Amino acid sequence: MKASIVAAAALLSSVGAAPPPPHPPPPPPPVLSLRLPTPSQPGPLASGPPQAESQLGTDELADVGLRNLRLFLDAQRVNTKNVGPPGPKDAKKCTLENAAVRREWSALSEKEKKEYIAAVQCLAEKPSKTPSELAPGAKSRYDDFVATHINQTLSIHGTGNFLTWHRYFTWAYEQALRNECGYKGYQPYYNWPKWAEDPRKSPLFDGSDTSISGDGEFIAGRNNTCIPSPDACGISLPPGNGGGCLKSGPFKDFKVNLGPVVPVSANIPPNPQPDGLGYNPRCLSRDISLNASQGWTRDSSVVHLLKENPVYLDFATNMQGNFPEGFLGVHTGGHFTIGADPGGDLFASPGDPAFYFHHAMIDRSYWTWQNLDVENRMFALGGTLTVGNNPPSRNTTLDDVLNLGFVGVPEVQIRDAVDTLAGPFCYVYA
Ligand SMILES: *[C@@H]1O[C@H](CO)[C@@H](O)[C@H](O)[C@H]1NC(C)=O
Ligand SMILES: *[C@@H]1O[C@H](CO)[C@@H](O)[C@H](O)[C@H]1NC(C)=O
Ligand SMILES: *[C@@H]1O[C@H](CO)[C@@H](O)[C@H](O)[C@H]1NC(C)=O
Ligand SMILES: *[C@@H]1O[C@H](CO)[C@@H](O)[C@H](O)[C@H]1NC(C)=O
Ligand SMILES: [Cu+2]
Repeated sequence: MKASIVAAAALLSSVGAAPPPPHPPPPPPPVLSLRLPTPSQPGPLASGPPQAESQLGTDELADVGLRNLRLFLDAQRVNTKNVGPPGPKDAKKCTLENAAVRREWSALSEKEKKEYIAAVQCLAEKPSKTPSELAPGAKSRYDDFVATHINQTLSIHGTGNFLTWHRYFTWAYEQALRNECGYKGYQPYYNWPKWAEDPRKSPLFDGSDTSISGDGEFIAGRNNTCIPSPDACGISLPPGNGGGCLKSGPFKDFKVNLGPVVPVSANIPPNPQPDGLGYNPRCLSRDISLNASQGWTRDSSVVHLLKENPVYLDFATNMQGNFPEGFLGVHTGGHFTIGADPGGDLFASPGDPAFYFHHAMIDRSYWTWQNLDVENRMFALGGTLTVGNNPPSRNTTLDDVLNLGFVGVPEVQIRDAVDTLAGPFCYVYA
């Protein structure tokens, strides 16, 4: 485990980073044209009425992608028309018409928000399925997800399975909320660019009883966080507005049981086990960072990611960041928008329910990127089995499996997790 922690430290900083030497800020993202990209198959819808001025480029690309996907599926349907009459199997087939729609938190009604929150709290009350000798800190069904993520952290980040693994993980969580806690909706996402100027003003983090709680208590006198590490301060994030236990809202008394493994806040009690799987009950803390949200998750950053990375490996790598070059990326930027404990801990971050909103947005970005060129990107893959290919390992393949441990869903191959309308899935994003 020592080696793992060293490897993790290379990904993220640890506590007590000294104030960094001045570092030049990253170049501003290039100014992007607001014109629609050319869809891979231009159709009548592609030249619709002009969009409202205020629409985010990120959402416009998601819409273009969905239209592309529709055209692609229509073309497929035409091509397979003479195969035979529709059989009983086709009745259950997932289509755009019967697919679940994952929505932004702000689009849910007050009642729907409260039902979601209640389901998460229910999951945290249900007994865990993880054997206690494997993870004594996994006390609840909610913790089964955290324990699985901690256990596999070094083979699911900076690797070829990053996007599909987290897609499957987020889906399994949504299914647990539905099947084990009676939730009727789907996993909402948090649209980073919509709230990048101040996430505390978003309905997700405003601290009200229809939010998932907001910021933590403000703790003064904290150091900057260096990423990837204090010795290699590629990115220096100043402390945010919180840092301590949540101040209000439904998750104020939520317990974090697992981790930390690589904490970014000082004064977090260490886990009794070096692997972070021991029992370490403590409050949920956050440190909402405008520096992270404004610097890395604005509309221009997301649009740039989606439009300028046609190669899978570039897309996945730029999404996750290039720390030595001072590029945090939307994935890490989004994690540090939430920050603190466990939000800023690469291993234990699913211990904050905000994780699933962030990762639904990661997944929506992947889905959008795929839909912008369905034919070439649906099965696209890149990356290897090891974090940043260090140490060198073979390329990830579509035959490799995604295993979610005691989360308790079947293993699937990556090839069955690339299409949100196939394999175990049947959903799209609004
Ligand atoms: C900040 O960094 C300094 C220098 O490394 C260290 O002595 C101090 O303990 C740190 N403070 C906190 C709150 O982590
Ligand atoms: C961690 O992973 C190992 C190997 O993949 C597995 O045998 C073990 O059951 C996992 N532990 C937990 C707590 O999921
Ligand atoms: C974030 O903080 C760094 C210093 O740590 C600064 O250089 C950068 O300009 C800040 N970015 C934003 C968007 O505030
Ligand atoms: C691994 O993938 C890279 C591109 O991502 C490719 O250039 C290389 O040839 C692949 N290696 C093998 C052994 O297939
Ligand atoms: Cu992760």
